[in-house]
Amino acid sequence: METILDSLGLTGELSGAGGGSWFDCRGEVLESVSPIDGKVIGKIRCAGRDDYERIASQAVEAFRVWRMVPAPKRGEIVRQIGNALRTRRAELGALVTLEMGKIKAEGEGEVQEMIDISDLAVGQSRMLYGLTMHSERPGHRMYEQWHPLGPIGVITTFNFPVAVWAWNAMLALVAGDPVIWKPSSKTPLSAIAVMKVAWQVLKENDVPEGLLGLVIGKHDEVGEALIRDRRIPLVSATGSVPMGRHVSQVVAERMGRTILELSGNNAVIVAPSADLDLAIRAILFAAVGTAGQRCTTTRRVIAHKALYETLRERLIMAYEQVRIGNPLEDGILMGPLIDRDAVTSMARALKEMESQGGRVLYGGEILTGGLFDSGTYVRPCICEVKPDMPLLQKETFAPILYLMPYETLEEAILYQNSVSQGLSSAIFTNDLREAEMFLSHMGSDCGIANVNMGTSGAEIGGAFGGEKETGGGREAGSDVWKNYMRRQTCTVNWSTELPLSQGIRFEV
Ligand code: UN1
Repeated sequence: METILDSLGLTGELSGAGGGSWFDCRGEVLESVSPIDGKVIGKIRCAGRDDYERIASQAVEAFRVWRMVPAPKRGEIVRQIGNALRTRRAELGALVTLEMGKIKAEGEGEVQEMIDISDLAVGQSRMLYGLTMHSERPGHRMYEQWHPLGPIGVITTFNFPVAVWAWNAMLALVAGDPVIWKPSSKTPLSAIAVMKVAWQVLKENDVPEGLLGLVIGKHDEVGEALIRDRRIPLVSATGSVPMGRHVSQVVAERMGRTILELSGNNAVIVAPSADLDLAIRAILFAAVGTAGQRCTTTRRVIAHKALYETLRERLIMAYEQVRIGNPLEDGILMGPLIDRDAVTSMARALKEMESQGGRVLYGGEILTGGLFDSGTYVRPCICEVKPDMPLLQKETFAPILYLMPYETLEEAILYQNSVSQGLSSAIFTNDLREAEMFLSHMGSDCGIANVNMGTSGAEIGGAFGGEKETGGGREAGSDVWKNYMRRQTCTVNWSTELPLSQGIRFEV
């Protein structure tokens, strides 16, 4: 543990704010606690409103310079950031594991996700394409172009302490925008470590301070200052629905833009022709991976009645094989939940589930003894439920999987779409008609719809996000870069006449 912290320079009291070098913050001391054993692994002096103010003005200044750097040159700097992350992949991954509790492979996978989005952004920096249109007026040229937008605010949560920042930041950088990052107070060290790596690259390239800013602090102090700040034209926020609702209202009030990635409540449909071996492996990873704390975690399995019982038994057998323990150790598949509060919410959800007529088929216990005495380890849980139970509307950020049978595909799709969230979805079927119906406009209503694979583990190349209460935002690949730029439609008259559009004549 000490080696990880030492190698990343995370010892002593750390500053919670800066824009290229660290500020002398005066806020409260925040302790970073490892969910692995409940020990304090770092102390951070939080940022206050003054620090936010300083970062925001730095970002505004940095924007003036950065927007004039040609986009491919901005991409070159992002390439260097990606490479710097490559060389620190193992340490950063281990830090994510230490601070958040996901297993080592997933911690490193998260750093890989940062590297992947950097690579995508480098290429994108030469492809910030606009369209040309044929003007209806003779001797006129019409086209659109994309300009940098301004400083972007990025609010992230504990479950992906670094990758989600990178999805936003790497695209924002090539788009010409500075980024102010408010990470989760549960995972401040991971944010500090990533900033150090990125700042080093910026320093080597003589980029002004403030291009990548960090503010760690209380929501009502720095979070509110960020979302209310009219100098920040776009706020990208990941977290709960109430948080997202608040952010969107505040930002909309000042006519700013948001990208929201809020809660998920993802289902897998297992159809009669499904390859059960595939389905079970996929469900296991998507439901138990990251200890059930991904937005894309599978929370519900809707299985056809013909194979329901077999699937249920085989899933229980698979769950029995899951090795739970210290996520830094090889061979462990599930580490702790983020904190004891998360364990309490899980226990509460299970009670509620039972009171609404469901039952636990496997797991759900809070584990004790040795390392488990930290109170953060649970056995992943499989429950049998009825499709109309109110509890199924809720996303509990824990490894609870709800199973239910169905008879017709229409009914399964209805169950799957009947929740207020719309992030990710999947079907296991070898029947082309079923797969296509699931992907059609009468099928899944989610932002992500997969066939013969699980709901989690999206690649950065696609646009990531979901519908309904998930917030409608999209991050990462496809044409998401457009969110970080402003579109300008330009018409140039190269003729000696002044024809008006729509054939209007206006002459004296
Ligand atoms: C999240 O949980 O907020 O699809 C993001 C996945 C990851 C990202 C999840 N690539 O599981």
